[in-house]
Amino acid sequence: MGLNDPGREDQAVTDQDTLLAEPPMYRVLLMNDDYTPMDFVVEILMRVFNKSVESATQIMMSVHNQGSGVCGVYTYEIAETKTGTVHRLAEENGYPLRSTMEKE
Ligand code: TYC
Repeated sequence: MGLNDPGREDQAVTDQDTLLAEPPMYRVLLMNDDYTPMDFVVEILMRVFNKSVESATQIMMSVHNQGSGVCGVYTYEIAETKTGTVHRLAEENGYPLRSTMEKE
């Protein structure tokens, strides 16, 4: 079926389009809370999301003031891994910091 199925050109085109399509992307967001220290959030943004200290501080303050904010946009598996890493590090350090992902 699909790419190598003579007489099924429509199907072949569909399969090829699927293969060539960009993967769906997911925003990873951080949520504000009243307990996680600001410097811990900055460290998370630097370690997990590869932000500079300036950019991490800016994102952290934006989350603090707005309630949530985007840390980055990734494919599903990478977004899930980063969200899981945030939760693991927060739990290990006894903080309620939460992260969510949403489809672009
Ligand atoms: N609101 C926290 C405080 O005042 C700081 C904070 C910022 C917490 C961003 C979580 O995602 C967050 N210590």
